[in-house]
Amino acid sequence: MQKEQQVFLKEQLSILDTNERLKLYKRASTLRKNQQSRQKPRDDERLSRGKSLDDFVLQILLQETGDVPVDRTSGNGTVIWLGPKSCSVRSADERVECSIPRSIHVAIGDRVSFGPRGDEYSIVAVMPRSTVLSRPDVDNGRIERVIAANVDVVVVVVSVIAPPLHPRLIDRYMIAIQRGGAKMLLAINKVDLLDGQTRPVELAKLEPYRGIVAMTLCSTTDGTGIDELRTMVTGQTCAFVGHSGVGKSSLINAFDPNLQLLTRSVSVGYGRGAHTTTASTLLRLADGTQVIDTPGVRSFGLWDIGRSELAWYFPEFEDYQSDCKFRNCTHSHEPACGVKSAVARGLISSPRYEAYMRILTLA
Ligand SMILES: Nc1nc2c(ncn2[C@@H]2O[C@H](COP(=O)(O)OP(=O)(O)OP(=O)(O)O)[C@@H](O)[C@H]2O)c(=O)[nH]1
Ligand SMILES: [Mg+2]
Ligand SMILES: [Zn+2]
Repeated sequence: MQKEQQVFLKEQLSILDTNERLKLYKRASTLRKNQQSRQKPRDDERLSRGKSLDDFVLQILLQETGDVPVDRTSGNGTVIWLGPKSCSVRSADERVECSIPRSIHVAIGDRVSFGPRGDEYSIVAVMPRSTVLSRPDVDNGRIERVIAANVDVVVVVVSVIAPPLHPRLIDRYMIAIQRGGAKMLLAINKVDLLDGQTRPVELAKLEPYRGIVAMTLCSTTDGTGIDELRTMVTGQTCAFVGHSGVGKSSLINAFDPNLQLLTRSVSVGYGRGAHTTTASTLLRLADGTQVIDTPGVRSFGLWDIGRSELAWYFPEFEDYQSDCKFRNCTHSHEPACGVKSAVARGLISSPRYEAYMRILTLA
């Protein structure tokens, strides 16, 4: 008898009273006699050797509980699907559904350990994260919410025309991504919707980001830039983020014809997305590239950012900060500010400086 079977037998016997236990052994004895009488004499000798009465008790118990004792062990893995109270963990190529205790904050991409709890699995611990993309909790701004963990690249997806391009969201993502340690890639999707008139207007909005952020123009409709984007993320773990309806799921689908993430058209009147993706998912493509699809955001707040720290996340300020008279200059009200004079000379883009000032007053 195997060890787990012995444990199971012992457990089952412990819940029976003496009388029930005696009856069970009597039935086991009868079962043994019946089985032996059906066997040929030579078989009889071989089969009954090493088969004790306990083996027959076990046989009855297994038949009656209708269940083979399962060896439920603990394990480690990566969170590949995240719902409100539970998640799926990929562990040695198996998918394990786990509940999430209220005391633990789990993010997509997290490396976790899990263990049995009752007749299900539960997350036990989250390993330290190599990178994070965080924002304040929507209901309680003092709580940090990790949107994705352990990603190499965050692909910020924006679209032109429908939904229209909102550069201010790019500024905020840029800060949060640099802070969390991942690289950023800006994907400007739906460029097929641009015509001779709208093209220069929309592309001018992206001018301040040239040379600061890696960016690519793309379209899932006509295939523009898809190969380029695919090459930029190959072999890495990346998360697609942005407003609803900009085409995050469509871009991921364009990477691999086997993927069938749900997509839905934006409303005609407002050009707003329909919040089609409702839970984050991590997919592994054939070449090992890992892609996270996330639900569209309405807004993106900044998590716990200090006033003096903010300028670090505007890389184009760096060359001019040494011209500031005061070492702790916040580039707002101070005289003799190198950053402000660079803005005045057109060396730093005004919309970017205005974005900095807006965020600084909130910090
Ligand atoms: N014209 C055009 N439409 C596109 C393009 N890419 C996606 N779409 C359409 O835009 C709509 C929204 O696309 P989704 O992929 O569902 O957008 P999403 O960003 O995943 O949205 P959420 O899941 O709600 O956050 C769908 O109707 C797509 O077919 C594109 O390059 N050009
Ligand atoms: Mg989606
Ligand atoms: Zn300054």
